[in-house]
Amino acid sequence: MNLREIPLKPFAGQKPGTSGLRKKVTVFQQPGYLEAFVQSVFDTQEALKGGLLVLGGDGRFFNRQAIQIILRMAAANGIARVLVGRGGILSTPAASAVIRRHKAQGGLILSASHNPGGPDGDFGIKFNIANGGPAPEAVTEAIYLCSERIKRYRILEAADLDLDRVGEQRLGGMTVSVIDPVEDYAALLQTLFDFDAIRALIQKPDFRFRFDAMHAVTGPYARRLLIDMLGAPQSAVVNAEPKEDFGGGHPDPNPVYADKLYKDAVIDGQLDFAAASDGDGDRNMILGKGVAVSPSDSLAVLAANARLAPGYANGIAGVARSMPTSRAADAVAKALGLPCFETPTGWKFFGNLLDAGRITLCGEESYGTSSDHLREKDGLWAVLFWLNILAKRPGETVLSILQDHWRRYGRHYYSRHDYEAVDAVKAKTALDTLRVSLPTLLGSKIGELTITNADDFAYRDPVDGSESKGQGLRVICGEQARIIARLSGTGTEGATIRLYFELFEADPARQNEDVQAKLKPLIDFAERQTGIRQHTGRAEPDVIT
Ligand code: VG1
Ligand code: CO
Repeated sequence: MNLREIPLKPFAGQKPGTSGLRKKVTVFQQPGYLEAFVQSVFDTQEALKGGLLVLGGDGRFFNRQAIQIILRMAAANGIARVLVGRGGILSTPAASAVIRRHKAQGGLILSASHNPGGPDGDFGIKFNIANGGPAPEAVTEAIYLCSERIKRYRILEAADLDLDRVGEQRLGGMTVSVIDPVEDYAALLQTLFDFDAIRALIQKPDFRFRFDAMHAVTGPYARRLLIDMLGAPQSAVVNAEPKEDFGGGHPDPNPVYADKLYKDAVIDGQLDFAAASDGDGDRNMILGKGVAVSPSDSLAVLAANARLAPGYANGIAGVARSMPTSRAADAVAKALGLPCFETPTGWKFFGNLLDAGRITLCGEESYGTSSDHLREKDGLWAVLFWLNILAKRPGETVLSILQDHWRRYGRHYYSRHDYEAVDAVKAKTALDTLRVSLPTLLGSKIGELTITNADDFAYRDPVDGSESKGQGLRVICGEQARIIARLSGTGTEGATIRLYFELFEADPARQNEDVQAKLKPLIDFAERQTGIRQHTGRAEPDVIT
């Protein structure tokens, strides 16, 4: 086997976004493109030399080829051992669990998450550090700088390995261990939840339950946990066969893309509990009969009910949420006397707080929730947590649990409006229009509400002091309301504008109103202040969650 050094010219724009480097598959298929990024990881992450690397992805188109390339590069770059999921599969939370359990020096996760796959779809790659979490900005910046100067990559000339057989193989001086992608993860979740209580709930004949894996990576994980370990009927897990193109779908668990599940549970009331996950298994959508749980509310409910799950029976240390996520979790933290942190969008910002033991639970409005059991958001974890709560609150429903929660803590009405694939210059113009008006907004009114603060969110990490600026425009009306505007950092086409709306309602008599109607004054204000329709030519958002 020959070790080769292949000369390379840097590719522009290999800068990781909110969650890794995401581009069209066709971009990744350019000779040397994947290699340039991976070599930049190996060149900057010294600890990987002679160390252990975890490797796997969500099974999308180009996953298998990418894994074979990365294995040959790892062997040529002196990595001692690689743990790779069978078939090249590892969900994002499972990869985090494997990194932690096996004390790896890092991991490469191949996924573009909720973005569509297939030859014309998206691909992505993300480096996770030894704590199992996404690399912090200092690390991604170093990788990016390296990619801008890279001159060669190293690769071993060798045949493809058989990744469909669990066991050890040699590749040059490196050991490749193909592992069961579910085992470590399932074992970890078993330590956190009351499996006996959940089993009893799921097996009740009148409990109608469905999990939609959206033809993405969670299928095998859901089958093992929900069917094999918890006794759910086969029919309870649907779209469980991972497909390279997600069956042509958009593996994003929200009412728009998981529309069948949403209709059956929320509109037709045919299910008591329904959930879905995304391309790489780190997101979750929770639905009940006649109700969709807002992800921000979900975080708050989990925090308020944490003691019902064995893994959190002693209470939680604190909570954190991304800035655009509603302040529902803050209300719970306040009532429980717990610290509550507000971080920029993206899971990487929770890592330090989790490592320092300052928080136990964290979440984002984008259907992401998780805890200190690993360092990624975790779709099935949230599903099991909700099932655990339902099992321990007999006679209650998802809706009654939510309504009870709102009565106690007040309701934070919440919605996000996405304008997708807008021309990048036009999107920037819309945000800049709001940005320049921010200083003039202080003290002015939105209906009855008074604007108390208007700024561009900047974050100082309370653990290591690192600073992140420009994290989203905020218009705040005290504790009553907020409007947030920011550009997505995960898209691959043009720019996506996200507008977020939050309105607090303490009065239980007004907690069951139509969300969009309730938020209308905030929505109108944001559309006016950004001039979004004139600038982008769009009459309405593409996706409302
Ligand atoms: C989006 C979400 C963010 C999430 C990120 C990765 O980022 O808003 O909350 O952490 O996706 O999720 P952006 O920059 O497009 O708003 V996933 O499931 O892609 O790993
Ligand atoms: Co994801």
